[in-house]
Amino acid sequence: MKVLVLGGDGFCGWPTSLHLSDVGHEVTILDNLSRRNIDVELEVDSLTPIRPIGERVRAWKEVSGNEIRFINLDLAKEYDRLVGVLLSLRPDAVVHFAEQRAAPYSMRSSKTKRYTVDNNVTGTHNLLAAIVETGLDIAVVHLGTMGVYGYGWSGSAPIPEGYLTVKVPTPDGDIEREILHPANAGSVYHMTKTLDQLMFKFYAQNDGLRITDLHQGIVWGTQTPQTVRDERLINRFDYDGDYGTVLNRFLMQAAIGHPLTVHGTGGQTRAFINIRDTARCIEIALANSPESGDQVLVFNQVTETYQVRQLAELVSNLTGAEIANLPNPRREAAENDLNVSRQRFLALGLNPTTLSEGLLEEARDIASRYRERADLSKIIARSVWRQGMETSPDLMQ
Ligand code: NAD
Ligand code: USQ
Repeated sequence: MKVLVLGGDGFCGWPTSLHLSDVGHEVTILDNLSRRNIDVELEVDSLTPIRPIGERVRAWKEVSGNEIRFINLDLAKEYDRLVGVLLSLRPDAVVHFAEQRAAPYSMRSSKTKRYTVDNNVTGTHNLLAAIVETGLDIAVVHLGTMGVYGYGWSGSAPIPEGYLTVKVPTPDGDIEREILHPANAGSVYHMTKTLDQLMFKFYAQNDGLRITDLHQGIVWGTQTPQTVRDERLINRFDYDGDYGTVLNRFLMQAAIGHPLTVHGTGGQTRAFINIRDTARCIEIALANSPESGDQVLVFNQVTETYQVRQLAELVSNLTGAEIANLPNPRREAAENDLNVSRQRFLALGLNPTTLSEGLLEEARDIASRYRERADLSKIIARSVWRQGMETSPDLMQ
């Protein structure tokens, strides 16, 4: 297949692009490198020394013999160029990773709230409008998030894959309807993903676009079988308070001797997936896209659920790291259950990578190798959900 990967320079997009290229797809990456610019704005850098995108794709050509093209384009701002790219490339599929993805960054200030909404909502809408304008038959695979469902909304009932069957009372008796699971966003970032869902529903219904929305959990790990093939292919590793996600942060903190930064009691239960499975899930989704006229196909892209404190204990038992219970900068339930349906990927052959000591150690080793690159003043999460919320001082100088 000819696959256009929007956001293919990012944490999930880069290893996925390599994986798709490795299994024989013809890959083009489209990215405006905004994530690298946000690092400059936040004065932080990936723990791993990621190379410029030009060097990355040259290294991949050397290592694999496969070409990956790169197009620098802003999905949210360069609509006409986007239409031109689709018309000249005529991709069979577009994989859409190109959004501002950090919940804390989206809550930092009114500027970052507005940027996140403008970038994510307009970017997604531009893609859908451009596909309709070109008249091309392109399957869309979008990276959504488990956070669209919220936590605890439907009690102990398992979170379905996208749709909920409800009974509506009418004067003539109850009728059954299948509706999108109610949206229950926990941050401005998560809110943009709930808006994406509505746009997908409309364009699938009105224009017959073929859309798969992957509600992905928190991704952990760094390297994949492709990124380890050459130092220049190394994936990014975010550890800072805005972009670092919980398990990778704990592994990095353990590697540098920093206490593990549990927000509150650590009773928050979240869904997880290893980066290797992200790439495999996209491959599976591409091979199983819906037909025109079908409703949006939703997969819950998660393999396991854990409480934050369970992860801290796991990492602490493995490494001897201390656990610190810090004031939570977010407004979120202190404790929640999470029961997620995830049959679709399993039925299509996903063999999940579960959290194992070996993989945890591999990720910790990478963090350990690049520990000198860590800026200790960037570890504590300081973007608060409401002005005036308490945050922790630095725990290490
Ligand atoms: P990332 O920030 O590392 O990558 C996103 C990429 O998109 C970056 O390279 C960025 O430069 C690019 N981009 C952003 N806006 C763009 C625009 N307007 N035009 C062109 N390029 C643009 O994020 P990631 O962790 O790789 O996440 C990718 C997707 O997966 C996101 O949509 C995110 O919501 C979703 N997701 C991520 C996780 C996770 O744990 N990382 C979990 C669930 C879902
Ligand atoms: N947390 C800590 N300590 C930390 C960091 C986080 O206790 O040092 C807690 C947070 O308070 C939260 C949980 O861990 O309760 C998860 O936080 P996170 O930053 O790991 O993940 P989140 O903000 O949910 O966002 C990440 C990605 C996002 C994706 C989402 C999937 O950045 O792009 O959409 O995971 S999900 O959570 O399933 O919605």
